[in-house]
Amino acid sequence: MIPAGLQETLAGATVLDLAHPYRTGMPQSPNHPPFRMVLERRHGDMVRADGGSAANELIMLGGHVGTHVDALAHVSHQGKLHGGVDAAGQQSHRGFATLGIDTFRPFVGRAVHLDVAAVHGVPTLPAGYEVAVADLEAARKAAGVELRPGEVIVIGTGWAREWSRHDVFTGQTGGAPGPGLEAARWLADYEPVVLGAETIAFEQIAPGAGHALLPVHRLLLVERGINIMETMNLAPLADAGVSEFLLVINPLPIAGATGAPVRPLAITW
Ligand code: UVW
Repeated sequence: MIPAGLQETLAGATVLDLAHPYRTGMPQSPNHPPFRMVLERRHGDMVRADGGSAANELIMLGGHVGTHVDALAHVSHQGKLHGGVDAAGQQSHRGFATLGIDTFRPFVGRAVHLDVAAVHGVPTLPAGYEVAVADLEAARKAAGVELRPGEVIVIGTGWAREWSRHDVFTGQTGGAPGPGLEAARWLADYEPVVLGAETIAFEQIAPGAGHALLPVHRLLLVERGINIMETMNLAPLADAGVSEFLLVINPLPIAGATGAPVRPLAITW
């Protein structure tokens, strides 16, 4: 049953797409296999008796390319996954027997956008900028929102605006803005189910460091059991000044995978 008034409420809503489109050649971490698509069957390759024809493609990609969700199985520390599970005992060439992205429960609920770039009065934070607790608290106060357990927090750095400058976006030489360990702990203490951001890795990446060390991944995925959503396009939220919204997160349920593409949708009024 659809609750009374819901259809009217949704009719007045705006839906914002927080994903980047998938395109061959898009920016990605060198840690992962790239996205590739080829049109494998073209119109006219096979024409049916009634004149109809169909085109279709072959798609290949790593599970951590483009806008995606990291499963808890993505990172281990000293051989252990979240909950002390022995990583080696769970993995095979078919993926993970536990904590894969197929175990992620699709999320429909409240989310908060902490726009740190707006706090600094800039469209995009500098490469390598470490988002601190004070930044997050200032963004929360500016938005006038509470952070509550079981919800989602996304951190606005403006980095999605660099998407078309591939070398800059990946941050492998210049770095990328993101939370340091202290800020990540502050966020995790609110017990969100997912933390999201615009950069390829939910981390502060110092110039020249690349994706060699990912301490925030260890904290969130291994120690706290909080999924990460990366390479989001938060520009639509920033442009519209949205801080609180209804969010839908539904990554592809690829059995045993350590991550999967997602098209997060923000619903605002
Ligand atoms: C990177 O690509 C470094 O991020 P993740 O592996 O977390 O998806």
